[in-house]
Amino acid sequence: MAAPAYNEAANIAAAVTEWREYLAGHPAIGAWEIVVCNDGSIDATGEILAELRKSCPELVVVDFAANRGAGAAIAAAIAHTRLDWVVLLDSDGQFPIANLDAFLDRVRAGEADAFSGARIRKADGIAYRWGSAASGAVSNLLHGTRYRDYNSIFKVVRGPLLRALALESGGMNCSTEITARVTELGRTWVEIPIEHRERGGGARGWRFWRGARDRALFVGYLGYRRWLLRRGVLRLPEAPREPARDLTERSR
Ligand SMILES: Nc1nc2c(ncn2[C@@H]2O[C@H](COP(=O)(O)OP(=O)(O)O)[C@@H](O)[C@H]2O)c(=O)[nH]1
Ligand SMILES: [Mg+2]
Repeated sequence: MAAPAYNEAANIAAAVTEWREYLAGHPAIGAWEIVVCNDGSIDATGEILAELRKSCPELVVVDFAANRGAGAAIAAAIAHTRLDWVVLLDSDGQFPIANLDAFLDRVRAGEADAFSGARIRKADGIAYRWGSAASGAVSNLLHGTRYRDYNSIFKVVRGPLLRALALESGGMNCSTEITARVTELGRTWVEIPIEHRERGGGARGWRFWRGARDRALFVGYLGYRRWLLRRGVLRLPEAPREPARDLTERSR
């Protein structure tokens, strides 16, 4: 499990507690770990995480000395995961961990290497929903896909595959980037409907117009990248091939 956290003092204790109770209590889940990257928070997020660690050795905290953005934070959290499957989500309480119920059987059945949670009813304002829908539509067009929710961070991905992605996005485009990079490698996401809630507390840390501009620039980059890949100016990295293994088994 990997999550970024920036100034989430209002939510982080409830989120980590919800996750650990779910993971520890679920009969179908064996070994688990929770990796949170504290992205240079200037509130009490770091202290709360340090306190939670005392009673939860499965919690791994990656600390950034200064804020580097959600993309850097999620990449660092992913790099510190060790298990065969990784669940991605935010630490603001918008993604109930019980969403995983619908994934587990399909993960265990080996249906795919990558599963993505589609937010059927997004608990965000209309402008955010519209921005996400527009960029999702363009991303789908670029990649010849028809995903319902291109920009969802709630994902369940094979660890070696996820850890092999060279992620570059700095700001809030990391979920779009992960969807696109796995697609580039020829893998298909299995989308599963999920519930999306209001933020527990605190506020979204990015401004709408700046976010919209960065999102448009990023999708433009995805299109350019796609074009360069087709022409062989860029080449794809090797996708890891690994034998199907159980959800509960450690990778080393
Ligand atoms: N806004 C923001 N969120 C960050 C940053 N670094 C990590 N995050 C985390 O990224 C996740 C998504 O952020 P949020 O502001 O809720 O954006 P949303 O995707 O629009 O809901 C949360 O778990 C944040 O704590 C950052 O620099 N800015
Ligand atoms: Mg959020």
